[in-house]
Amino acid sequence: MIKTVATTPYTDQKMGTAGLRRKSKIAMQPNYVENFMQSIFNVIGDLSDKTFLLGGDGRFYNSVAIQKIIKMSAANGIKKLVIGQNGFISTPAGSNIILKNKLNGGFILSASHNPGGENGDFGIKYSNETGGQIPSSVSDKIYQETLSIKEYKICDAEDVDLSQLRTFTYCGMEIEIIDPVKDYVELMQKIFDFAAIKQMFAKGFTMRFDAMNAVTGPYAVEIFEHILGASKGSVVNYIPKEDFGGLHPDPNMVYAKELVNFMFSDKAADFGAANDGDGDRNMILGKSFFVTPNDSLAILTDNFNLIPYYKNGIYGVAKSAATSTAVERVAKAHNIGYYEVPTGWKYFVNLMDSKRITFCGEESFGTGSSHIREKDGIWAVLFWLNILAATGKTVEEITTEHWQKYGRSYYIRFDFEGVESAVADKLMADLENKLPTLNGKSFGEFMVDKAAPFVYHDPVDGSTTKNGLIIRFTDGSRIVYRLSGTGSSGATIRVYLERFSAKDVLKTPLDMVAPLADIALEVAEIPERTGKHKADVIT
Ligand code: G16
Repeated sequence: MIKTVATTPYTDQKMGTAGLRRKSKIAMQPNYVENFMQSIFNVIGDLSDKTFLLGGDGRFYNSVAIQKIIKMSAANGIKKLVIGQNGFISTPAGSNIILKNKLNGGFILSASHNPGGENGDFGIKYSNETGGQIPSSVSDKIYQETLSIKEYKICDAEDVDLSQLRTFTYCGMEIEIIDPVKDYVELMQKIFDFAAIKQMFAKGFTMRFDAMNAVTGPYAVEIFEHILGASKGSVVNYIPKEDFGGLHPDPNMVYAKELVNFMFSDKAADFGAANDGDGDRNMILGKSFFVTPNDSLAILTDNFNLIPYYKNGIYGVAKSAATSTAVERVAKAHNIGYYEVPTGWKYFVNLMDSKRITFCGEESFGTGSSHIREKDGIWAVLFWLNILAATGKTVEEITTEHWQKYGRSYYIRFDFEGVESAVADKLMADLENKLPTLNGKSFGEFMVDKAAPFVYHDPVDGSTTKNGLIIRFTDGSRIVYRLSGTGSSGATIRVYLERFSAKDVLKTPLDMVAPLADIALEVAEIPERTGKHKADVIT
């Protein structure tokens, strides 16, 4: 039943920040998924003793791709696949399954927060035995393999029915179909004080969780409504849909509009939250109040001792370079390790495995801990609920008190989308060359302290990664530039603006960073080079 099929390479199968992401129509080309998967299998080598997890966020084309991957796994001699029922599993739940069952890795079919559907995006995230996504050294090898692939192996058999929980043999390979929700719920119950949160709901506390028609719906209904007793209807958009119901499943102030409008209305719940397509990103809201992911990471870290799982102490904390420095001040206050890494959750994995850090987070709505090796949307929501239950305070009170104690990093990200790749690459290269000339230069009240590329030396594997350009000012303000690595076409230039204030903590962020925005556009010549005088998305 095993066929070897001749194929020719595609030249665009290089993974980005988190796996391979392409327009669905690109991924649907003949042998596109097959080439990519066979290249991964070839790089791994002997598969006969390997067990992998397989699942996804339910987006368009997943149901086709998952059957291809099952048939190819069998043909390539993989020992066993553990598959989420109906092909579903969230990215964090998948990481938990890999770690808990000591699997050799896994494949999550998701383009994360990118829109789905025939005109949306498709993607594949590949994790190894750490439960986190593979390092760049491995993805580089896979890319090289995709450039010379000549054939792939596939089992010529019927599609597999993924609807029933069962274990069986298919084409000589063992398959176990698992409940994607159960183990994840058990893990969350081990970490948080469910009794205290339940009591808070019983006293009338209200929440709205927007699953954005994506994978976390079933997890959220089970945890928030069934177990913790949030009133029925607290979880909205909870049925995963192939096109996410037309929503852009990116939990931020722009794309989670329905939730934001509700939370800023007079009907607002006490607490609001949203997750993205594959359940690793989160957004946190109070009544008419938004908590930036930067502040959220700092606040969670500062309150670790309210959470049963962490109350005996934590290792350090890490953030991506583009993320604000809010958490650095918390790390100093608690005298714990502090690390800055390139953008991409995979860079946290070595730090977690070597017990250097417990918590980590990114400005791109990702927060997590070493309970798994991916960022975790529902974990962040539960962490906030646990803090609210333990303190009896509101989201706004917790956050403003935090600013009063530590000062505030006002933070805004500008995205310039749909820029021609060549234009964006040249802009970044020219800006990098210009950086040394900026040192010591003044722009109004801001004087450049240091302008340099961000270079990371991994303390565990010794690898070096360069990602992003940073202009640091003498007052602690920063401008960070980088190109997005999660898009499926063209380039997105991200400009991250941060301004610190020790005392003045209740100003409007956009007003506070406005002078930095002017400097950022001028220095990089963004209007002249892209024709864009303002950002397409401001978050
Ligand atoms: C992925 C990575 C994140 C990273 C984000 C940045 O998120 O897992 O660690 O912060 O990309 O994206 P970009 O390169 O576009 O700035 P996700 O949620 O898309 O998997």
